[in-house]
Amino acid sequence: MIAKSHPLYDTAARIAAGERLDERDGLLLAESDDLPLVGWLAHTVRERMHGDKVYYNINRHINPTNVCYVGCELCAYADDPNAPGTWSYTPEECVEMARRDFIPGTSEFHIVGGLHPRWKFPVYLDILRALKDAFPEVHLKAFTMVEIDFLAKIGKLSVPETIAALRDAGLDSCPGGGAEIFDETVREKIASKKMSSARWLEIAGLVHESGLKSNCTMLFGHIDEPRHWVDHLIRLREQQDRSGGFQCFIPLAFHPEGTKFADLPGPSLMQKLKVIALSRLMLDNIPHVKAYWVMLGREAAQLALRSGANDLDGTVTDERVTLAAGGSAGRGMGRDEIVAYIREVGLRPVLRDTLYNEIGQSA
Ligand code: V47
Repeated sequence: MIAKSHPLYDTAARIAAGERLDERDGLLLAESDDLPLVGWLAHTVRERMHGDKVYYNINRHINPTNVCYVGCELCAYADDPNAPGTWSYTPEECVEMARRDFIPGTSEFHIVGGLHPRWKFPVYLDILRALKDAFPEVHLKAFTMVEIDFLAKIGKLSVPETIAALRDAGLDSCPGGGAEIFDETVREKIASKKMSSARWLEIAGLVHESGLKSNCTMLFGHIDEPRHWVDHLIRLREQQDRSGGFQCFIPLAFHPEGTKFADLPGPSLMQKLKVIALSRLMLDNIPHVKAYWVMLGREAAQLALRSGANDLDGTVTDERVTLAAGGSAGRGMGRDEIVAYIREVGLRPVLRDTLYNEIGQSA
């Protein structure tokens, strides 16, 4: 029972009735200091949608290059192809890497990288083709909306033509990166040269129109405030009302090391769990919320599973975006480890593929 005098009393009643929350509800939740209540409310919604299931997959990240001419303030990737520590793999090297530590049962390659100043469009097509030829059974979740926009420009094609060419080469769906935070004043400071928020959403709409699914993200825990989270989630919810292809929302916890914001501490545990819960409560039309353990950290991600999240991402072999910014998850998690980790919080591990088809219960 929630006391009538509690600031979240009316919002909690709307959640219990399954009603859509508005901006005011979002702000009350985002600014509430009653995290246990906010987390529990989100957990009731995730139980209504997914029972006690926690989805995970066996996946590998492939970052063909960490050279990126954009130079976003939030990112620790390099903008100079000759800088120490940069890499730019050929399609054959991508295949070789994927083969080297291939885990049986791998169902997804998550492929993202920088916007390389010298690579031409066919390089990206060749990477997809080479991986698809070598691993026909593995789903290729590749290229964010930012990359698709860039590929259309360098390929001198429209966005729908670009998506069609990528699909022909083996693209199966798109990851959700590059959304950062939609509020224009904050975006200007953390990703001043990146595509606009409106363009990110527009390209997501075109991806969905083409019949492909995609994910969506929000980068939090830098110079953002709770009101920016609410604004971001509502813009995603509106896009989903229009185009319907987002499968999963992934809140990305900011890692400051090596970025222009290296002096910031990164998000607190309270912020991490609040954002997970808030997203489950606001995004009534996006089926899954992912506790991306690589960025949240293992402890926070485990708690997030009881605060609204129903997905963990996966084994995540060879993650490099967070690694570059001070994260320690590059070595991934084993399947048995994931299963035990989910069971420890009293939930049920369910192995899935990228499109959320269930493959099995546990290891
Ligand atoms: O696009 C960049 C973000 C994203 C930092 O779709 C940073 O299933 C934290 O989008 N600290 C890449 N974040 C990761 C991503 C993702 C991850 C897992 C699953 C899925 C999915 C998508 O990471 C980038 C950017 O938004 N990022 N730098 C940083 N310093």
